[in-house]
Amino acid sequence: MKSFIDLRSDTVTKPTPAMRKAMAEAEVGDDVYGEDPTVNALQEKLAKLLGKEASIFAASGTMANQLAIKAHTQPGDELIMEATSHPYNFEGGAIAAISGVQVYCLHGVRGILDPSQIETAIRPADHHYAVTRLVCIENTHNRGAGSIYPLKTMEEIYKIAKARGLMVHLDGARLFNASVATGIKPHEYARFADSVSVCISKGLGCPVGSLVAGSREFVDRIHRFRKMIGGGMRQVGILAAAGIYALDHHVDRLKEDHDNAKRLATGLKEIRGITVNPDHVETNIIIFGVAGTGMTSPAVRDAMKNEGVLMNALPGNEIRLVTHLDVSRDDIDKSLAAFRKVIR
Ligand code: TLP
Repeated sequence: MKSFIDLRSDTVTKPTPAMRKAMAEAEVGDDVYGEDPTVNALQEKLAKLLGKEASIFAASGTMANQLAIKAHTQPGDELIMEATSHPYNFEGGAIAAISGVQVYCLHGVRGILDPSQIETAIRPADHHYAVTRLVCIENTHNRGAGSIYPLKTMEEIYKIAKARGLMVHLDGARLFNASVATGIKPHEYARFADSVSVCISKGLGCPVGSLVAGSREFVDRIHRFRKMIGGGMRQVGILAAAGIYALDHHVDRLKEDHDNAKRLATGLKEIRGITVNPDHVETNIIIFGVAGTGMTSPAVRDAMKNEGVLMNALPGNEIRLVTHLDVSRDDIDKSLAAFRKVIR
């Protein structure tokens, strides 16, 4: 099989030999009975890292977010979130289908909301309106090109939410990227959210898995919903072992991915017709425009595939590139050479 440099997503990483060894050697049990020691160890480890009482394993980031939204709301409630956020745009309409909740969308700057926007979006207590129940934020923000929520902004949003009796859910699929980039510990971010979802199958390099953390009572409620949607799994310690390995070995190295993304963006900026601001590349995602090249984004994607580099074309003649564990600095330079060849 032809080997590609795969910049479509950090979800494409394959488990390393050492991770596979940890998986193969994992002690397992039936997690539906709560008897898988490796799952229990991962759940405790993540809860501790996030300063929460408990956490629970889920099959995917989508499942983790949707379980959290379900556990925080009642049908007919309203939740406030940024218009380009993942749970609203890329989870198959699950907020409506699973929770029966409507979304009040706000437009942020690269995905980041200003706290004053939240304040004005909260509905008054009047029977004409839905009940505003939940605020969801995303750190780092995927469609915001891996942008980082400033801690102070998160704190202000949390204070507003608490003053108005709302819950806050943080989609922290890439929270460890934010943490490595800023030096702010995951638990410091998590302080300003009632629940946090984290993916181990993105930059951390696991084949499968996410977790949701929060209070013990919240996690107990999620347990029931997870069962309802068929997410109760059995000897899942094989997957949890990868998570423990990743938390021990793959967090600090995220800096390499961030450095590679910056290098890639800086190189792209030199190519005529590409619109990108390397200063906006805060973590491992780059989103750039190709309108000025005279090519469409699908045309660039297809031509780059012929050169052995994979990427996702976005609407509006934009392209997304994501750096990760399986992309080296040399791959970045090869990709830049291919871009220079394709875009003349
Ligand atoms: N994002 C995927 C795609 O779905 C777009 C990607 O390639 O980036 N929250 C955030 C912020 C995410 O970026 C993703 C996945 C999820 C949740 C959902 O995770 P999965 O794919 O495990 O359901």
